[in-house]
Amino acid sequence: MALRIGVIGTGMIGSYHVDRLATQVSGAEVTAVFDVATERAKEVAAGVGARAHAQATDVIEDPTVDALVIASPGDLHADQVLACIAAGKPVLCEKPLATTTQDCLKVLEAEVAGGRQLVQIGFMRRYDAAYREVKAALDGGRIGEALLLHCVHRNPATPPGFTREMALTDSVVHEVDTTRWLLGEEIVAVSFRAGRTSPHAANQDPQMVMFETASGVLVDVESFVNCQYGYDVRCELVGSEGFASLDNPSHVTVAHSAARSNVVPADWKVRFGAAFQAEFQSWVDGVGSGDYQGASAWDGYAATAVAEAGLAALASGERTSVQLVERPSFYAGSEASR
Ligand code: ISE
Repeated sequence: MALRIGVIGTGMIGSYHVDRLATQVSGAEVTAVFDVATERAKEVAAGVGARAHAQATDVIEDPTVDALVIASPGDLHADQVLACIAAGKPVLCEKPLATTTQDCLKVLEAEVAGGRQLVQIGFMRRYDAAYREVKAALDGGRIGEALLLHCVHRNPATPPGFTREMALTDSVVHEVDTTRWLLGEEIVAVSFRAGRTSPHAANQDPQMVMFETASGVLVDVESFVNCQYGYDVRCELVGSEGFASLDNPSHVTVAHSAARSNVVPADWKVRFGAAFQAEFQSWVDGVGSGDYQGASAWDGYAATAVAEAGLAALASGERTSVQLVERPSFYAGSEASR
């Protein structure tokens, strides 16, 4: 029988997930949705033969819903994830798990008390073929010991109201997770620098963020979210015996008029569409047996803790330590522990 999924939030990313779950993920169907924009929710529901509910909690409690996807605004995630745990239903929650570490900890507590993993966080880069190759190069010992990680995170433009703090909590948070996952260790401190700003940016942009990991790997992240020309995400992991460098995957180079060119993805859907597909298929396949391959609630908590330290570093201009509680043994299998 197909896994019956309820989706909370049918905005840009939520409706993208509904479409994928209904048409591209095998063994899944969408049976219920909710969004505060009720007309939009009804439209999305009608497109896949699902029911549009009046409240998020109605979706969670719906007996025709076995598992949930949460794609609502970040500040609603904690309560909605807690309601899923209380209902004993698996949930794939888009990042962030919660906007404060305090709320993340409530989720960890509830999940641990329930005794089984129900929560996965939507850090889709872990499913990207190129990022996996970088990790395999390190884990397979081919590049020696990790020393430095250089990251570039460029988006063409930001939506209205996007602040410089959001570049950290919404965009660089992906580098937080990829750093922890690639290196298998926690980030212990964050620093922030901003210099000259782009004439196309409403707020300070670009910004440079630096992480230090527990073993002393230095990570620099260029966050440039109004770069104009495309969606350009790259990284280079420098090891003691080599490096693994991830450029935009591009399959065709065109040579013409004494020049060679290839394509830069236009947006995150183009760049990470295959990663979302792998993420959702793996989640749907694993939910029944509790075999979760993706980021756990602990990873969601750690990402929010680094983002919090980053916001403090941005405000003070000082190197700021990341404060983490001791990791419950329940989360010992979490990727960052490897
Ligand atoms: C957005 O929320 C995402 O998750 C994208 O992956 C990221 O590249 C973008 O900067 C964020 O705003």
